[in-house]
This record gives sequence, C-alpha cells and structure tokens, in this order.
Amino acid sequence: SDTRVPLRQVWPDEFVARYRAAGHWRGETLPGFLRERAERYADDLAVVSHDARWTYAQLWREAGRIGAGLLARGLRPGDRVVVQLGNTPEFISVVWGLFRAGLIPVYALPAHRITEIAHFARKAEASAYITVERHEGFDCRGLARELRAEVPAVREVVIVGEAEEFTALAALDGDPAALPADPDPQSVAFLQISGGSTGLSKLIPRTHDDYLYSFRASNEICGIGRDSAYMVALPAAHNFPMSSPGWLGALYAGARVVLSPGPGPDAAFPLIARERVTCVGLVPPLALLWADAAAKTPHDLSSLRVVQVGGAKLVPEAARRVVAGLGCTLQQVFGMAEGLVNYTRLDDAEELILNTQGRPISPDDEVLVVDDHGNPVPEGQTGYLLTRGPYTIRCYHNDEAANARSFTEDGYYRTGDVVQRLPGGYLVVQGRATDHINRAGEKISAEEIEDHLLAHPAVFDAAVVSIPDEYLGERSCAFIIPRGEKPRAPALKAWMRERGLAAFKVPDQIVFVDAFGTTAVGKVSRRELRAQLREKFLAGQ
Ligand code: J2J
Repeated sequence: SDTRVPLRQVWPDEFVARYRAAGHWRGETLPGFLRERAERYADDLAVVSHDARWTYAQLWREAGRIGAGLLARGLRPGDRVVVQLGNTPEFISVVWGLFRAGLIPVYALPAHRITEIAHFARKAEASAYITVERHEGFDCRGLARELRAEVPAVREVVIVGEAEEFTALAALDGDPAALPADPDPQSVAFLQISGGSTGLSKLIPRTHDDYLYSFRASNEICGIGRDSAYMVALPAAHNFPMSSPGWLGALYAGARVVLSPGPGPDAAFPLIARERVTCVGLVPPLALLWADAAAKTPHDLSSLRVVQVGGAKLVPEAARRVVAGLGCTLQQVFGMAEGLVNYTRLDDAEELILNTQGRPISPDDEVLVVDDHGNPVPEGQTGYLLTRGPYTIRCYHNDEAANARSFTEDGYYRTGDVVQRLPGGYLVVQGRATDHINRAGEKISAEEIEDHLLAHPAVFDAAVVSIPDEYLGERSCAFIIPRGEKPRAPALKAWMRERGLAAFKVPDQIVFVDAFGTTAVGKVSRRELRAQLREKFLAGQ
C-alpha cells in the first residue's frame, strides 16, 4: 500500500465548473498534446541546441523510450522523480518520458546542491533522481551518491552521460506498449519549486488542466505561433522559461525551442542569429547586459521580436535601456511558480510597458490588494497582493504549516508581494511583505540562510537582509554576532558552500557586529530586526 502523502490540487466544485465553462480547462494533458503535435508536425524541428536538432517525432520517440525504460526499471506511475538537468534536449525528453510513464517530475535547478536536493527528495517522497555526469565542472554523480546515502528511498539514479554504478539515460530501454493511458487532466502533473520566501522551498503541485491553460493563454498574449523560435536562456526548469509561455508554450504552438547553454550574450547571440530566434525571457540584470552587448555584437539579432523581462523588478530607467539597446518589443512579466502571471501586452502604450509589470493573463484571475487587516485598499493605493484563479494553486504539497500561512480561508494565495493596482488592472510591484532576497530573480529566504549560519560554532546570532545592488537588483548581506573569536568572512562563505548549498545562497556580504543593538523596547520580531539592520547599514553607506 502507498503510504506517501497523496499528490493533490483541488479547486472547489463551483470553480471547476466555471473554469471549464469558460474554456480555460479543456481536458488536455501534457503527454496528450505532444502526441498530437508529433503526428501533425512530425518532421518539423521541436528542439534545437548548439549541437543537436530534434524533430517532433524524434522527441516523442525518445520520450517513449525513456518512459518505458523507467517503468522497466521498476518505477510505478505516480512515483516522483527529482530531475536536475541543464538546458539540454535531454531535459525535455526526460520530462516527457516521465509524463508518458505517469511519473511526476520534481524540478530542481542545476545550481542546487545536496541540501536542496535532499530536501526535495524527502518532501516529495521521491523514488528516483535524474541528473547529468557533470554540470559546469561539478560532479553530479557525487551528489547522487550523497543523496542515496541520505535519502535511501531514492532507489534509482539515472545519469545523462557516463553512469558509473548508476543507470545511463542512453541505456534505458522498454516496450512503449507498456506505457499507461494519458492521465486525468485534473491530476497533478509535476511539482514545481517555490521561491521559498520563508524557510525551505516548498513544492508546488500543478495540474495538466491548469498549467496548459497558463501557457496556451500566454502564447496568445506573447504572439507565439508555429513560425516562432523561443529561446530558453534562463534555467529551463524555472517556471518563467518553462511556461510564460516558455518552452512548453512553444511546443504547444508547434514552434521551435532553442536551448541556450548559458544566459550570457556569448552563448545566446550566435544561436539567436543562427536559429532566427523570435522571443526570449530574461531577468533584469541579464536584459541590461544583453542591451549593452547588442551594440557591440557582430551577430545578427534582427529576428528578435519580443524580449520578455521578469522575475524581479525592472525599474523604468532600466526598461528604457533595454528597449533602446535591443530595439524590439519589451514585455514585462510578473509571475510566480504558484500561478498568477501578469504581462504587459505587446501593443500596450509605451507608458504602460515601461512603468508597470503588466496585468493578469485571465479574466478569471481574481486579484485583491489589501491592507494589514486584509481589507481591500482603494485603487491606486499600495497593499498586499492576494490572488486566486484558474491556474493558481490552492495548496502546497505536504506542508500544512505553509498552507495555513500562505492561503486565506476562501482560497486566495498570499503572494507576499506589495503592489499598486492601476486602472485596467495593471500592477506595479512596490516591494514585498516577506523577508527574502531577490538576487537577480533567484529568491533566497533570509530565514533559511540564518539557520545555516547559526549552525556554525563561531556564530552567536545572524540576520540576513537584502541590500540594493546596482547589477543584481539586490544582494544578500549577513549581519553576524560572533561567538568567541571572530571567523574570517571568506572562511565562513567557504563553510556555507561546503554545507552543500546552492552558490547563489551564500551571503554576498558579511558584516560582523557586537550586538544587534535595537532601539525598540523589549523583544522585536525577526522582521523588525532585519529591517532595522538594513536601514542602519544603508544609512552608513
Ligand atoms: C518584480 N518582482 C517579480 C517582476 C517575479 C514568470 C515570470 C517570473 C516568475 C518568477 C515566474 C517580477 N517584478 N516582474 O514564475 O512564470 C517576484 C515576485 C514574485 C516572485 C515569484 C513566471 N516577477 N517577481 O519569478 O516563483 O516577488 O517566479 O512573487 O521564481 O518573484 O518568483 P518565482
């Protein structure tokens, strides 16, 4: 019998009825739509990287081999599989292999290390882990060994490349006739990773129906059609390049997905020229880097029609530089892996494109902007953003405490973002209610990093805050009260990395202090403390 926490994502009946009646939920599934495309566009290119070109038929066949091979290795439909792959065609074939086999991908980022991977494997109660032999010099098989030791329930490891004691992706083999029928469109298709605003990252169960709606509707808004070429420059496992409209949207449209091996102009520009890329999604610091590099590049970028920027706030001045530098339509994207995505529309007035983060995808996205007491604020005023709708989750997986905190009684998701709503529903992101650092689009929980720092014997107390950074938007700064002899900052950073944490979570800056010397009387909350330290630091700059 299965003792695992069931995968579920449920909307109340009246919402299900409404979303179906409106045509948002159409009963399509991820394996179902790709099968149809593989028949219709069999010989058209689906996935292109710097050294591979796969047609729709090839992608579908590869997915079948992988899915059947995993079932032949003893995995069962419903099993969860942590996937950690870079921007390679194998990432896409593995994901569809899992979908075809009824297995549930759990999307890790290449930057994650044992601490994060073990957390995902435990929370998801995963049975398998799929990774690559090396990623940018890092030995992922070593990580797989640590994972097997820490979480023995992960009984199967599949490696892209040289597998050593594990199973090679290339060796998977099975009878595609053994693959199950397409899943229930309302069932959970995968677990996405949350930005982790408080504590460790949470797992986000998304259904076929809800996710398909989000990227099908995004295609329309972003102008993705059969002749489009969508470039994945950010990590392909991130929700933005996956679904807004991302590589899933591109495949849904029968378009081409172009995988850039890295996010920088060096990797991306030659591919844009060669493949005539029409659309790409970037985070603000990258968009600025691209805009500067475009003036100097010998590569032809004239095919680019839309550059999307999201994941962190793009201030108006930066938006102007992106438009001037890349000379194509800018689209601001304000989204979240939990659901709600806002876009400026391609034909919006420049005023809106430069100054707002867009408006929701769907007429059925419900957006509330509320004050500290949960009461709606007048239009144009700033408040906390709450939302529910046809592609916004109602609960996290296997995390009752987070669910109690993150959702209202009537099912709104508390985004943690502080926004201003303008006429027409356009949103301007003004800040946030939760203590995380948005480092170039990578979200870092202050609490999670403090917990790690407190495990160091020479750290008496630690408070982690965000500091404005010209390039990254924000960087992380750890205030530390030492215990006994003060450790050296580089040694402390190295120690953090050795704990097996994603490198982007290691504090950018460390400031040693004797005390947190708060001015407030009595006990202050961690939040207030972080705010005070941040203000004092900024005042001293
Ligand atoms: C300010 N803050 C933003 C923006 C996200 C599309 C685009 C982005 C994400 C994403 C995504 C922002 N301006 N334009 O999943 O499908 C911050 C907010 C938000 C959090 C979500 C997509 N765009 N943010 O970034 O789950 O604080 O998703 O709540 O990683 O990023 O982070 P994440």
